[in-house]
Amino acid sequence: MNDDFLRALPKAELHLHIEGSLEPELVFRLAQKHGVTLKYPSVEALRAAYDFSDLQSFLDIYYAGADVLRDEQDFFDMTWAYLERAQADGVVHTEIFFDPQTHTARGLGFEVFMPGMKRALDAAREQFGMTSRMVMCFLRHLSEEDAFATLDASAPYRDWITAVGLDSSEVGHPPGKFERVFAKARELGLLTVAHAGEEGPPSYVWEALDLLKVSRIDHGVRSEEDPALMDRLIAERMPLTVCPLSNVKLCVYDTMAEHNLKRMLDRGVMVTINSDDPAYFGGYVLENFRQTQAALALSDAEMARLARNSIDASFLPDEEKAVHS
Ligand code: ES4
Ligand code: ZN
Repeated sequence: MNDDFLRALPKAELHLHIEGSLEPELVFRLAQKHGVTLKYPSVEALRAAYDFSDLQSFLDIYYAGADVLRDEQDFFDMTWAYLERAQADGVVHTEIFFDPQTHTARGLGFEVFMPGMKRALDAAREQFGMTSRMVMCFLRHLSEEDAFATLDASAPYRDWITAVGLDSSEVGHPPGKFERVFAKARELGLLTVAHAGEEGPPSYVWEALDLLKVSRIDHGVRSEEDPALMDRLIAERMPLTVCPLSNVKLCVYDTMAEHNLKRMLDRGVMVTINSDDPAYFGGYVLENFRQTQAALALSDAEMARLARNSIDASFLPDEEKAVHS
């Protein structure tokens, strides 16, 4: 049946915050392990709080959830749980975002979270043949100085990091705020991506392209409001890592049927489908494929195109992209 078809499509996940894969059950287990008291009495009560009105209302709960991550094994357990789910969904390659400042602000160093995540990614390569990359995101609500300090602190793990990204509260924190940090990252040989045009205006997408020199735009759905920007994205084959369930949960669209993914695909934009923060938004990548296809009446050929786009837009070398055909 069709579900088997969607599952079997080789997919790359390009927009996945690993801290957003932390399921309520694991939050509770880790809280118990470390003697942390949670604001919610049960797994069910925590899950019931996942009723968001916008990006900020989600981020407040997301940062609180990440507070239970305290040792290397916690980061392994979280990452491994995600990789098992991704493998079950037909993900053959994943590029995971992580937020160092969420952890360094709590006194955890890179030597705690980096080896935990890396050990899981290596095990997925061994056991599933799944390839991966790590993308270090700066929290844009914090200062340029804090981002520079984070880039410096990552130096011992530079070989494990493929790109830098930009996430957290978008409006009021345009990409240009981090122009110098991203320039330094590029000098160090890192690629760049940025969240833009999720809640922020098209001008933020322009800034991500022109000032941060990104290889992909994360979200980018508001680009549609600017015809000249649309023309540029199409001409440059600039990938957008779209997250349909996220957009509905955070009220960027009221319903999935209103999502602009099909219109952008029809225009020739290089769109991909991703899960963003699957523990919070109601589904992993296959569920995003399913619900998008159903709501927008996409053909199987269009779903295959979306999956193919994700491989092509990945940071894999061309030889490895060709293997996933
Ligand atoms: C995020 Cl959906 C989204 N947007 C911006 N920053 C984020 N961090 C985690 N999920
Ligand atoms: Zn995101």
